[in-house]
Amino acid sequence: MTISKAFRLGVLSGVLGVACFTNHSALAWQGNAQAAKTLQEYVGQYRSEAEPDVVSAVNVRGGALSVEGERSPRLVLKTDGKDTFATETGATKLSFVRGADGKVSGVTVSGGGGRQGGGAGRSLVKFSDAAATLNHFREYTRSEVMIPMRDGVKLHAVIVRPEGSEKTGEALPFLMQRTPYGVDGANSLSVNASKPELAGSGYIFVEGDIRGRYGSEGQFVMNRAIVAHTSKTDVDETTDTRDTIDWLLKNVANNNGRVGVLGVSYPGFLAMMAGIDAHPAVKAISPQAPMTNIWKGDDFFHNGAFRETYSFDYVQQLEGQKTDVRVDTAEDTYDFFLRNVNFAGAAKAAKMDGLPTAKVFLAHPEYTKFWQDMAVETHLTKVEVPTLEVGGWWDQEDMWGTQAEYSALNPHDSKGEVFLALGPWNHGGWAGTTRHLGVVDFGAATGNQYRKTIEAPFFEKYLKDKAGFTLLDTASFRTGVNEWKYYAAWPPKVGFKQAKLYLLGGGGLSMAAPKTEGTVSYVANPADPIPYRNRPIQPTYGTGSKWRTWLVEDQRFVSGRKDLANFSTPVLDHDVTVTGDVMADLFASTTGSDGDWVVKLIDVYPDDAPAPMAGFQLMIVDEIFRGRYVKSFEKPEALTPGKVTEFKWSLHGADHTFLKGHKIMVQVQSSWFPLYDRNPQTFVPNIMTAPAEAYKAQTISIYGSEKYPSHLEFETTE
Ligand code: PG9
Repeated sequence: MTISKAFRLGVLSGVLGVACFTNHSALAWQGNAQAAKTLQEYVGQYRSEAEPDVVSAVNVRGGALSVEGERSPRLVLKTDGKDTFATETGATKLSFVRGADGKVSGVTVSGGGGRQGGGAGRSLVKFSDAAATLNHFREYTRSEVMIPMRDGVKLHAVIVRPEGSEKTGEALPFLMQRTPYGVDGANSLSVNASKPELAGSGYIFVEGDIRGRYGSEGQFVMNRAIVAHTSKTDVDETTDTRDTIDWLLKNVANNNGRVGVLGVSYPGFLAMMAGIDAHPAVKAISPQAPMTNIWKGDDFFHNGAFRETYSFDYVQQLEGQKTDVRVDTAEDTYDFFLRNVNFAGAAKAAKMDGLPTAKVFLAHPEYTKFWQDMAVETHLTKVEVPTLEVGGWWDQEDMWGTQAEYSALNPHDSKGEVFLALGPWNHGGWAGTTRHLGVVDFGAATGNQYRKTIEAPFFEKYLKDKAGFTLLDTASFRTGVNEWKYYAAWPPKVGFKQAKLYLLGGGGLSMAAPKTEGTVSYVANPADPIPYRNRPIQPTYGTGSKWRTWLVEDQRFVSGRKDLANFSTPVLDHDVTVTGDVMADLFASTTGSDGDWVVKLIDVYPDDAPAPMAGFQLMIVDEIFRGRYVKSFEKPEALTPGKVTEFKWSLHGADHTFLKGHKIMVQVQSSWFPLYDRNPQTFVPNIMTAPAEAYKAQTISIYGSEKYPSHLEFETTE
């Protein structure tokens, strides 16, 4: 996801979704013909039933009606008809609704925008008649700079700082984000809306274009690896970060000499770069969903299986030109990728096969030195600065990085300065209010809770010496019961024991190891691969795409297929908690010489659960493994047809309670298309160029016996 855009725009939500900023002096504007007394009947607090944590307050100030949210600016309203008011620009209209008693009971908002709560005709209910000040926006000023790097290349950055703070008041720390996604939208509104707590406290926000992107000079290199710094002109993201900080400290007035760096995804990777060979002024970093190892578990490959649609779209978005261009098409990408057989065919059809990273995909599908050099976790051999890692349970892009970086840093954390926050979020989802993901309701504004109680206090502590940061190590939002839990380490040990959930030959699941023979078989046909989400499948960020919530789609859309295996417990008569890193340990065979295994752990809701969750099948953890890499990621080998082989891989972290009355389900399948390219199921040297005739249907068997006890492993409560 283009997270820097979310940082600037995506959270300008409030319910109104108003994205235009009226500064406070505009409040003096009087366009309202109605007397203040009449206006009183509109005053109060409003919210939607779907997002009750996002409140809009309507007030009368200086004789004029105004509306504001915690993260949306205060806007003066003028009369636009009976019970209808419009903002100064006319872009947003509020039509108040009256109940049977004639009193104002709600409002319908049309126009505006914003990513959450935007769109036309949003209905809000009035839940309080009291006026409220929700808006604490502080005025910031914006300037642009070009910062020279050690090799003479100049990088573009936008500096947004509290008005007047360069001359008067306390010296302020920097809060920096570096990004490939462009920084032109950074301004007073964006910092106030995206980081209300931090903006209110006062920081010098710096947003920088990385080398070769948008306003910066030099050449862009995708996920630039850290190089040995043997000459003065050897550059990578660690040196660009250091050079940027050196310049900021010397050239930006009234700074307090401290720098915090944060970012989500690619900017999360860049935040981690600020903590490696760190500039002494870096006092805190927060890599959030950082891409860390793009071959093992983040964006481009997972355990060797190629993320075809994602890579195809993302590489064109970033490498086709200096600024982002989204791939979009009306065709179902399932059809497009099937028609083009393999990635080489698809890349050629789109004329993107000459782009640098596409060339690497085609030439290096295995875990070569190229990918190994990019792996960030191998550089995390000491804790240089206090680090807050943040990730979501349903991150559709960089699920691996957060926990991998935490695990690499944690053993070196002698001062207790490495922290982890895990919540019910998709990629970057903690920027919003986040009570919901798709149709799943977590019962509270988990994004707000995280930012107010963890993120803001973390930076306030390390950059301003303020009290209030109480996290000791890990904050984890346990889904199912929907409660925050606090642990001394991740995965937690105290109060937990190891558990195994066995896949049984008859399709059952049991905590007790099987004593009998048993297999479940299905035929997987590459001509009819299993879609990873409901079709039509739009390009990743294309028009109408459901990419951001595909991990929480109801799995019933595939569960009835014959080309997968379902295993289930009976209805649970007690709660079962699954915590920690969930491992799949599968004993399986194929009649082919290669194959993919996808394992999904699913919470099956009771049929009488309230809508929309009745019978819902919610994936809790899931992951793919490409069979050819069972012995080595560097040197793929053919599988022996018919031979039972043990495949063991992580399905990622979870902290979830399967409630009494639900069922636990495990699903095993052999394709997840077109997010993952098809495995031909016949060994070929390079799947990127596999010929059409190599794609063959094969019979897959999953074993659940005493000799071959396929199972999942995790921690459960004692
Ligand atoms: N997931 C995106 C990305 C990061 C790193 C490499 C490739 C893609 C992102 O959202 O920034």
